[in-house]
Amino acid sequence: MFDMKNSVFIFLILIVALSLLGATDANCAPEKYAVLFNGGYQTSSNYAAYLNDTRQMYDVLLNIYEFPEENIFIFQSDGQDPADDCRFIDSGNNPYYVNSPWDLDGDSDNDIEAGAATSTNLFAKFDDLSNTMDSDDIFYFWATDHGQDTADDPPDYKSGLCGWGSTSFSDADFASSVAGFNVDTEMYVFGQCYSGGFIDNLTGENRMVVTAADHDESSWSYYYTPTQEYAWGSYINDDTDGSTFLNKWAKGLSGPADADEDGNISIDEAFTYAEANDICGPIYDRGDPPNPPIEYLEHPQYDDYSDIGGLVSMNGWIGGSVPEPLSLFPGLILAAYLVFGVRILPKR
Ligand SMILES: [Ca+2]
Ligand SMILES: [Ca+2]
Ligand SMILES: [Ca+2]
Ligand SMILES: [Ca+2]
Repeated sequence: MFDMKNSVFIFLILIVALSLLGATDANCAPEKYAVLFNGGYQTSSNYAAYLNDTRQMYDVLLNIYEFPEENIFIFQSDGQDPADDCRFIDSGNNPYYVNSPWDLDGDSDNDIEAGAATSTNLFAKFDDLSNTMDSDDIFYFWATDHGQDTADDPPDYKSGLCGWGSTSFSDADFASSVAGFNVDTEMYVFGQCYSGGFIDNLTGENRMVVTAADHDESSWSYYYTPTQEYAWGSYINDDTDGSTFLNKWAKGLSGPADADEDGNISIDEAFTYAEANDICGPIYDRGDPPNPPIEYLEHPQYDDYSDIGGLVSMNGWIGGSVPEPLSLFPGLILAAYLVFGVRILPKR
């Protein structure tokens, strides 16, 4: 027999339970925030590789790790200035200049909204975020760019990161600008020359710092003639212009870096993959004769002060939702060399 009283009671219990579930979810889920910085320095040296790096990293954050679009802040060269700012190369190896796209994923919604890539804009965003983020959140910073070696005397390892308009800022100023963060875990990834010099300034509790090069050396990117643009949704930048370390960092995070195949890509695994597959790195098998030539050498660095890199992924502490591993197509790398004739250039 239908019991109206019981039905209403059960219905109410269900409503309360569902609303509690919803409330629990909203309060406990760590939020993920990311800042991507593509300084460019100036039009003549703002290589298409940096644009490709940025689009690849954004693609991985947005679509593999599902960072909320509104929590990803991208500083790209001249921001929303319609002037040409990015260096492309034609089939005759001659440079020409284009206006960097503001809509990186082609959904007609601009993704470059954070302003020009200057220290003023960047540090102002860090100020905003220090008030927004809380103690269970994840913060991810990533930079592709030129860098400067301002003074190479230990223990300071003074390095700079270049911004738009022929500007730069120091490792110490960068570290000061993020000192107020009170979050669960922080990850910093730098692709520029002399990027290893940022480690001594940033190292700290629950922070992981990854750099493409040591404090006293160049990092490398490569280009094709003509310029090959990143294909949105591929997560792979092997056969397009790109930075040799960052390219593999983002690719590894999209799936291939999961060495133990547990469905999680720890930051340890991501670094191990990127270092091993960096064609200018110390481990990569360049063949005989070496290709690329051995003088194009960088030593990626990884600082993990609290020794948590094996326990944390881009989703936070391992145990959350995980990306599906993608299959690898190593043949593409060789094909690109044969067809286009890859060229390597220093990022400085
Ligand atoms: Ca522009
Ligand atoms: Ca968009
Ligand atoms: Ca330093
Ligand atoms: Ca794993």
